[in-house]
Amino acid sequence: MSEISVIEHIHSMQHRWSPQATGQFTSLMHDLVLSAKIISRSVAKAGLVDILGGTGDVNIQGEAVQKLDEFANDVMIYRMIKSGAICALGSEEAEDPIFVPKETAGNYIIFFDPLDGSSNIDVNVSIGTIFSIYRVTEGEYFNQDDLLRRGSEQVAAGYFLYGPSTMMVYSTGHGVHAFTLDPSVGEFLLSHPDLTIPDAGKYYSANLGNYSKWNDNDKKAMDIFNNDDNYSLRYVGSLVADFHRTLIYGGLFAYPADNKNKDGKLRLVYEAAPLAFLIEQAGGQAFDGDGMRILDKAPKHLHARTAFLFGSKAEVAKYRAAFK
Ligand code: P6P
Repeated sequence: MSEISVIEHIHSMQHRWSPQATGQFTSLMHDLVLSAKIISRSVAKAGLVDILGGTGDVNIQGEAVQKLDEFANDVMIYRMIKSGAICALGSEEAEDPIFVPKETAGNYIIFFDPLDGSSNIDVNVSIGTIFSIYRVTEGEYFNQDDLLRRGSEQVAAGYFLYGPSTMMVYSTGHGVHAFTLDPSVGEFLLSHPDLTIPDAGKYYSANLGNYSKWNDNDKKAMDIFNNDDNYSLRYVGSLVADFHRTLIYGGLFAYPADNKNKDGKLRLVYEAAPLAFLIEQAGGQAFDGDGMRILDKAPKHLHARTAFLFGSKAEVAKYRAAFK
């Protein structure tokens, strides 16, 4: 297979689907890829330098901030603003969005979780960066309606997975494409073109430690899988890792709401919407706990949480049948 870098791939997709593109999107993706290379380098060395452990601070989510979280967040904010392609950004690690002055702003808005799965940092389990990109709705600059958008309005979404290899998976609405970082040349090279999720799988993924806190329908739905020997349970507790396995092998992931997290734990804007965009592009489905399509949900606020169910059509249908 000829070696195609992610920037070459983005250029080819733009040439094919958005010939009128101004190059801003490519600039944004270039700086996003550079951010991930910088984060990947630090994640790989995390055990070697005094970057482990928390800063003692607490983020908007009430979670202890890990030094690597803070570093990843700083890199993403700096590079996104430097790209000249955005007019506003939101980070899962920051309470408020950041707006770029009009004279140096671009036409895009990006939301990102700079380092999701941070509770796994100190035990060397795969973690990831999730991103979600929208275009401004009117004219060339941000307005109030631009922030709380339905996931169906995303122009691109994806993630970086810092695992045994560092991977990038993204979609601009024309299929899902995955790249693997070749450290010897410092490039993400196309390794999985046109990824699609199997129509059915043999893995299901959930934190069964929360089972007693779920509502009866979610318990009934999960018992379909708990009691079926054809399914194996896999749960990393790092969303990007659990998502990537589900995308490649098929099956189901569910993080239901519970009597502690009544709206669910996972974030709609920073986690569920970008991953739902990808799973639908790959031929799968993604819903919330009320059977609403994730991409149809308009967030009430930037840090809104949601129950999150996604995966192969067969397993999602099995799970949702318990709610009928
Ligand atoms: P629990 C990690 O903190 C995270 O936000 C996601 O990456 C992951 O899917 C989820 O929380 C794990 O939550 O309650 O199972 O530890």
